[in-house]
Amino acid sequence: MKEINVAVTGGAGQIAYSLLPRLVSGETFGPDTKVNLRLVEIPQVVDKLEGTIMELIDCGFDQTGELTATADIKEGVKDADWVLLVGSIPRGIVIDGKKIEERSDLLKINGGIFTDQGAAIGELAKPDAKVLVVGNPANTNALIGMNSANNSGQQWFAMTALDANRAKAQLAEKAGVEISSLKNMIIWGNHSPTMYPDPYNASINGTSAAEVINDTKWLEDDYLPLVQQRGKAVIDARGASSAASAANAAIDTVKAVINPTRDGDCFSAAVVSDGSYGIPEGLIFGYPLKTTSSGKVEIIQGIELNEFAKSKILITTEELESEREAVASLIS
Ligand code: NAX
Repeated sequence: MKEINVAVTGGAGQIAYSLLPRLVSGETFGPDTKVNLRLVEIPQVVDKLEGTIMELIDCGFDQTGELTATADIKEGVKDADWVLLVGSIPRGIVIDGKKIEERSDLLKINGGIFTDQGAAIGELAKPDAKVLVVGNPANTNALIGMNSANNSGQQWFAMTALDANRAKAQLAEKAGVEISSLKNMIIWGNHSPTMYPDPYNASINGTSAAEVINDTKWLEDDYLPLVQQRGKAVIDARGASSAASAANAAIDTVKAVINPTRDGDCFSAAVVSDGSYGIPEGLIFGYPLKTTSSGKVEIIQGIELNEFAKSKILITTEELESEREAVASLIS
């Protein structure tokens, strides 16, 4: 059996609890790949990971390799093929007597963490490692981490697949079709309420979803906020944030990166902008992506954007630029 090393930060958190069994079950990396899992946590909770490891052992999957827990990011990411950066400091936490509510404060606090984690990944993970940032603010955390890693052979992603799955589900429900008939669901921009889930380029059985639904008012006034605010709606209903669906989206992203994309489809994740679609270079931006048969992940070009799309993409771009500005001191 082939063996790979996968590191996951935030290993004792809610998302990790749904994510970890699926990483070592054969589902994500295939039945012929043994997965050595390194769980990384902050020192205060690292002991709890022993319980998680006991449960993973008790799942009894053939594909489960060595399971380790550490509070040392360097140990966690050494020789990693994949790094899933799930851990981050949540909004509302009290640090030095101050409640962290402002996005700019959150950006700076997490920025410090991602500087160290990025440096460790750049130095110690495999030269072609893939890194998926889930912890919020995901795009800008990825920007900081990637710059700090400074390793051009590695590839960084920020997760927008949960937004894409939510966006598909709402379109399928409105159109009264199976979710499997939806393709080309693109989330443009930031994983935040400014994201643009694109109903015009999404397709239902090959026809534009916007055309099939034929209700511009719903699409532009109701659909966007439904998708953009879905995370908050789940928190309000469940009393806790989306964990199972977030874990599922992380698995979807890993599978999308390691398997060729079917013709006529794409997957959504944020990657570093090369200027495609007029987005400033260097931002970590949600794009339509495809994995080629040789395993390269590329931004799909030539997608048409109407005036509505352009206006929404401008808003999310400006937000990402202001986030970059807020953490300028952390980016070399
Ligand atoms: P939890 O608070 O349950 O778990 C986070 C874990 O990360 C904690 O156990 C904490 O100790 C750990 N952690 C914090 N700093 C760390 C560090 N420096 N190194 C290692 N571990 C560290 O949150 P959970 O519900 O699991 O969510 C995790 C992150 O995902 C949050 O930032 C959340 O906002 C984000 N989300 C991102 C989504 C996306 O689509 N990109 C959707 C779901 C989720 O909201």
